[in-house]
Amino acid sequence: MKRTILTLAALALLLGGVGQATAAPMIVNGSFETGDLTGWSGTATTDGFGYNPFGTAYGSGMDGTHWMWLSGYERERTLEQTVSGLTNGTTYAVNFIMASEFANSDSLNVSADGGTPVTFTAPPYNASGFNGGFWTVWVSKEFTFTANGTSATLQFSSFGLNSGGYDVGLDNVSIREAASAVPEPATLTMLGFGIAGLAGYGWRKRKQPVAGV
Ligand SMILES: [Ca+2]
Repeated sequence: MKRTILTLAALALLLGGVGQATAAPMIVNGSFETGDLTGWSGTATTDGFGYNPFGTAYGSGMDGTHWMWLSGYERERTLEQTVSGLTNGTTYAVNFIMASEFANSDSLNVSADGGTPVTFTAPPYNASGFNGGFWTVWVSKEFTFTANGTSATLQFSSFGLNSGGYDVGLDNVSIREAASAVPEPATLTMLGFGIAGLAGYGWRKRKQPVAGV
């Protein structure tokens, strides 16, 4: 019985370790599918220059039916979300897709905790695309940062300075560790063998004659 308890304790430790390693930070409402700014803050609002649930009335290729529309020349808008569950010193990748409204759209600055922003620009619209070609060319982007603590505030900002005056779309924002800390398949396989071995050991122990114990 004592050995069984020890075996169970070892299993609990193993499984607990796996649980910790796979706990991942996440972006709330990263695809804006709530149709509003749930999970986000900043100066972006639901007016015509911050967030507009165009859905698929314009463009195609976005994730789902809602996406963020940050203004171009009209005014600067920011969109922020604080992500928790980070590991200090670990590098994370923030993935998103973006699109241009028209020929000369605004760009997006992306930063973490007020650090130096990285500027992202989407390619121009596709004139022959859906409904006049607005918002039809969605491209994947990646912003990386190293956590300085267990949480970080991510900010997406349009400049409001583009003389062309057209807007930028944002959708499908997610976060993951840039350098994978998720157990690799080989590690999981080895862990599986370990658990199977422990289970088999317990089974063999039970099958042994009780005489002499
Ligand atoms: Ca979406």
